[in-house]
Parts: sequence; C-alpha cells; structure tokens
Amino acid sequence: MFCYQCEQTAQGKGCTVNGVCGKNGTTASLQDLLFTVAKSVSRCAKLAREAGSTTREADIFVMEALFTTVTNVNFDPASVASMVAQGAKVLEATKAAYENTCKAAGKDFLTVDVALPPPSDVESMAREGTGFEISKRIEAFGADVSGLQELIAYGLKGMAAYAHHAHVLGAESDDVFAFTHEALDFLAGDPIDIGQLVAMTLRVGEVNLKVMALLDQANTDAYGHPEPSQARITPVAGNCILISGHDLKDLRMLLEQTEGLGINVYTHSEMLPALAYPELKRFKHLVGNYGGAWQDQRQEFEAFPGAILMTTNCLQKPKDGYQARIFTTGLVAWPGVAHIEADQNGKKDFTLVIEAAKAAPGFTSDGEARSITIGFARNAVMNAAGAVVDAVKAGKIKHFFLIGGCDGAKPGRNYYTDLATAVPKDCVILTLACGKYRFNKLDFGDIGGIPRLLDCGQCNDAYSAVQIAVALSKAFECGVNDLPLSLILSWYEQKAVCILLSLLHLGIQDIRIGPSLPAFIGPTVLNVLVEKFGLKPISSPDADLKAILG
Ligand code: SF4
Ligand code: SF3
Repeated sequence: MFCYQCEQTAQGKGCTVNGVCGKNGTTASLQDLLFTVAKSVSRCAKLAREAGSTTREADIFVMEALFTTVTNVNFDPASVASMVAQGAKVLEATKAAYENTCKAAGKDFLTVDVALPPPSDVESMAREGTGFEISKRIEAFGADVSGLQELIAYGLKGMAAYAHHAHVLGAESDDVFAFTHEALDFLAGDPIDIGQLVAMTLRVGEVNLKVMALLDQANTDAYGHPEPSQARITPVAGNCILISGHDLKDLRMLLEQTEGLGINVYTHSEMLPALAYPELKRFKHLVGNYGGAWQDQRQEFEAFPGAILMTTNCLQKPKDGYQARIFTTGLVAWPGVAHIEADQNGKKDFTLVIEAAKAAPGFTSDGEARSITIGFARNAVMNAAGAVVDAVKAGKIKHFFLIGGCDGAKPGRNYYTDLATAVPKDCVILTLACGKYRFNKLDFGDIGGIPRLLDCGQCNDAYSAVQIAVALSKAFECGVNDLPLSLILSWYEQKAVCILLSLLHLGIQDIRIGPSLPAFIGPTVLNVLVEKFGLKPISSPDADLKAILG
C-alpha cells in the first residue's frame, strides 16, 4: 500500500505497511481501486451528459465512492469491495446510457477506454487495486505533478463529503455533480501540465465553496440558524447515547426515536455544534456534549457508559471494551461493528443503538454542572456585527484570529492551544471544526460583552467564517486581506484540504497551516503556494504572533 493523503502519514512521507489511522493494506488497495472506478464512471458520465443523457446513478455513486475513501471513514474491506462491484455496474450502465443517447440522436460515439473490474472476491479486487497505487504515479510523473493530481483528488474527496451531508437533507446541485465528473475525467487523463493542474485545483476550491453554501442552507433550513447557546459538558445521570460525526440528520432521527425513553443523548466531537440549532436543541434529552476531538475517542468511548453512534469521520479502531456498543451508519464502517442502514427513503431504525444504551449502566450521578458557549455561526455573528464593528472602531478589538481546522494526535498540535492562550486580550478568536477542542473549554472572557472566543461550528461552517469575513470587509469598506484578520489553520484530512482550496480560490493571503505541511505537496507546488498566496507553515506561537501583530 501507499497512502499519504492525511497529515498523520507515516514519517511525514507515506503509509506503506499499515495506515497510522488503522487502514490495512487490503482496504487501502480496495480504496485505490474504488477511486479508479469512480474516475472511469465520471469519464463516461461526462460524455453521457455532453450527449444529453442524465447520469443520476453515476452522480450519487461517485459522491459516495469519494466520501468512502476519506481518512477515518471506511475501514471495512467487504464494504469497500461491494462499492467497487456496485461501481462496475454503474460504469456499465453509464457507458450504455452514453452510447444509446448518441445512437438515438444519430450521432457517432467514442469508444470509451475504461477498464471494467471483473466480478471477483475481495482479495482479487485488492490485488487489482495495487496496480493503481499512488506510488506508481509518483514514479511516473514525479512529486510535483503527482502531488498536484492528489491535491485535486483530495479536494474532491472532501467536497464529496460535504455534498453528501447536503444530499441526505435533499439539497443537491447538478453543477456540482457535473464539475465532479469533469475534474475526475481530467485526472483520469493523467494531466501533467502544472498550470492546468493549478487551475483545476482552484476550481475545486470554487465549487467546494458552493457546496458548503448548499450545506449551510440545508442545515439552517432544516434546523434553523445556530444561536448562541450554553452547551453542558458534564454528564447527567441516566442511560445514554453518544453521537459523533457531522451528520445532523442522523442526530435528528436518533432524537425522535429516543424521545420519552429516559435515554440522554450527548454530542461528541464535530457533533457539538448541533447543540446550538433550535430544531435540535429543543429536544430536552439532548443534554450536552461528552468528550473532545476524535483522536481521544478510544479512551473516551471506553469510559462512556452507554451506546455510541458514528455518523461520519473520524472513526478509530474500536477497543474490545466498547466494540459491542459502538455502531456505524452512513458511509462509515469497521469490520465487525454493527452498521445501521437507511431504508429507501433515508429513514434509519436505531433500535439496536437504543437497546445497547438500555443494556449499558449509564451515568450513575450528575457531574458538576459546567457549560461552554457555542453557536456563533454567521447569523449570530451578523446580528452582533454592529457591536463588533463599533468595538473595532473604538480600538477595543485590535485583531481577529481564525484558529481552527482538524485535530490530530501529533504533539506539535499544542501550538494551537498555546497560540490561542497567548492571543492578546484585545483580540477575538473565531474557531471551528474539531481542532477547537484543544482550547474551547478555557475561559477567554469577553470584550464589552462580545465573547473573545466565538465558536462558528463544524468544519463545513468555514462557510460561515467566510461570510463573517466578507461582512466585516463590507463594514470596513476594505478587502478581506486588508482586515485585521489572520487565519491559522490545522489540517488533518481531506475536508481541510477542500476548505483550504476554497480560501485560496477567494484569494485569501498569508494563511498559516500546520502542524506540518502535506507530504503530497512537492517543492515546486509549495513555491507556487508561497509566492501566489503567501501560504506559510506555522512556526512558534510567539514568533507567529509577533509577525502578525508587529
Ligand atoms: Fe496513512 Fe493517513 Fe492514509 Fe491512513 S489516511 S493510511 S494514516 S496517510
Ligand atoms: Fe475533525 Fe475528523 Fe477534520 Fe470536521 S472530525 S474536522 S479531523
């Protein structure tokens, strides 16, 4: 296997034996095969669309296939292999749709040169997948070209995850499906021109911004605008379910099915922002948040005295102590862990989760009541915009820091806590995604009633942060790059990649990223990012603060 798509890749170079994340060689090869099948499906879908055919099956398959290969989503070889088999059928059907549409119109059609993986067992498929290892393209094209190809691929994977979150809420964009096919078709052609590759990279960022807007709209239409809220972070006595991941619809279904049963529901990691949505927080048995970011789950889940539901990334290898009471749903899977499927209408039956919660001891007593303030997505911040602008004009707020992104296990990630705590008292910190768990339980105080720490939400709520920045730039009649605003981001997986591409597409300069630079970025590409966008690796909190504030 060879995989270097996430920040924790072995020795900062690539996982070659087993993934640091827990992905084994078989699953890695199957994911390489799945990605290759997705490229082939998109190749046909693009042609079929150009010929005038619809490609619904291909649209959904490609989105799900890409999301499946995101870090910490699907570790189950059988599940990935069944998607490959499904992809082979979709490929055949899409190819036929293209040819039949052309024939019906009396037009010539191209013979699409895409290999159909033969129906076979998991091991044979995995062997076939080794032929599509990224290392082969690094050998063929060099670090810069293959790295840019992968940057596009990872951006598309992250974007597919967000598109899928919107899709389950009924929000879709045909333009997004069309672009995904176009970009995968581009990759299938093994492009080597650096200029074309960079241009496509920025287009991924552009389209991803649309996807995040779509998801923002879908979430707020379904559950209302997040509002500043107190989220309890200590336990309440009673049986309990912990729900993790990004999928708010799963949470809503779980809340409906557990209402009145005497089971308390807690959010975990990226589900924390759910506690600020009016249509979710109105459920009284959604009592609060338990635990922190994903990489602490093996200790936290073991200690949690109830059932656990993983709706999306980030999943780690379950420990024996909770393997029987953890459940996956959606595209998340781990071999041997019970998986809750949706029916044809997207409805899920969480009876297994509820039974496991009843069988577990639950919390025997209330913890000391403690809470944190969340819910500063765009609407809430816009409502306070007048006060914020006045505070800046009066010199009470000197600078804004966006400190957010994905978390991970590396020791260098203490930088983000150290930076947040070292930010001067006359500065406001915006945060989002699971990286905030490093510091979101600390008391940052307020500036004239404006909290110094504003939690915008999940990683996809980077869209909210962008809207806030745009609103501030309008209020101050300047460009976003001229605002007293600095972005210091942490990255881990491919959702962070697509968000970074969206920020670059918007022309945002001088972003600092860490804890380390992606292994897939070659030296020439890094130079482009540094020269064109002023992208910088993080250094030390003191040095970075000095450089930012002067
Ligand atoms: Fe390694 Fe990350 Fe790939 Fe997992 S996803 S195999 S940790 S590079
Ligand atoms: Fe975190 Fe996985 Fe990325 Fe949604 S939960 S930000 S790492």
